[in-house]
Amino acid sequence: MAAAENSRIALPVGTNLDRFIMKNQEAFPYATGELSQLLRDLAYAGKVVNREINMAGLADITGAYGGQNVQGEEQQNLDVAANIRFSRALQKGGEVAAVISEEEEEMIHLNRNGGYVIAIDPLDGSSNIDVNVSIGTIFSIYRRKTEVGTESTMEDVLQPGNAQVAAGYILYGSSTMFVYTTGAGVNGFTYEPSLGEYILSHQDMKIPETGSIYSVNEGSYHSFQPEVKEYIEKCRERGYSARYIGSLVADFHRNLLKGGIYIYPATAKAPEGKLRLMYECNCLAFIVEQAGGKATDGKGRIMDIVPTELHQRVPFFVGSKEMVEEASGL
Ligand code: P6P
Repeated sequence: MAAAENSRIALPVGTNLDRFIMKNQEAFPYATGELSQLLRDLAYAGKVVNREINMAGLADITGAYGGQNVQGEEQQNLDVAANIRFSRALQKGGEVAAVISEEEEEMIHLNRNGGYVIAIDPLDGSSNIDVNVSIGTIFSIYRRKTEVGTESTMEDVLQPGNAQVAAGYILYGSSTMFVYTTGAGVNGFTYEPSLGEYILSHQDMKIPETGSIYSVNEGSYHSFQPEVKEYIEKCRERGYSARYIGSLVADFHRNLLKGGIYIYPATAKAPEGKLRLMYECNCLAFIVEQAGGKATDGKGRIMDIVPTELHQRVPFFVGSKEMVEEASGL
């Protein structure tokens, strides 16, 4: 984990994201402003995607794009649009040497002089777009390992989650939120469209130690491993609430606020799990740990997994510390 200053700059709720990033940059004596600019570039692209999502039904940009992504999943028009928006914003910003994206088979080289690499799922849960269910962007930021000025390599993009310098998500829901961490706590900003600003609304977010919400696709119950079935039986016996809307960012965000656990275990259809380590699990693992929660693959800490492939899938248990510990036996 990057040596993060643990000083939390306490700013009043209502502060905008730019000012918050700037004030927190001051807490990092060696910050050169590049990471701050990078976060601003991501937040800006999120505003553009938010506008396109809100217009989707009217502008006839919902529906399938007609192609498949590297996962063999049918791409939605907005998947492709979001991928373009984020790539362009990062290209223009100049801080990013390379990007790995759910929508791109190979790593994308952007700026040789960039000091950072990004792993991003530009629009997760996109199959929900047409039915107006919340969807999200998920991202991780790493410092590159190779020399600035040279072309980035796989060594730069295949780093374990514990090397992240920042991570976050944008939730396009009943309101749009930008939630991120740089290793000094988690803060949430609500987008105010009339101002075009993200406003600090959830300062120093903490997930409850335990909860009574469990999020899992019980349609795959029969192919779950015995220990997962056993935990789900316990949730049922205790009368927990089953909440699963098929959109990871929305399920994660609700559990972050209320306490709960999200599980995507190995199944018959997805023997390694469905979710991707680099641009889904590591990002949310960094956030949940900074909020006092836990994230495992059922055997060990998500952020300690040394990646071997760009689109590697892992089983995912994430949420309230006590619930994840019980569910994954750790
Ligand atoms: P299933 C969306 O495709 C996603 O990646 C997550 O957002 C969501 O939680 C999960 O997959 C849904 O998968 O197999 O339950 O439909």
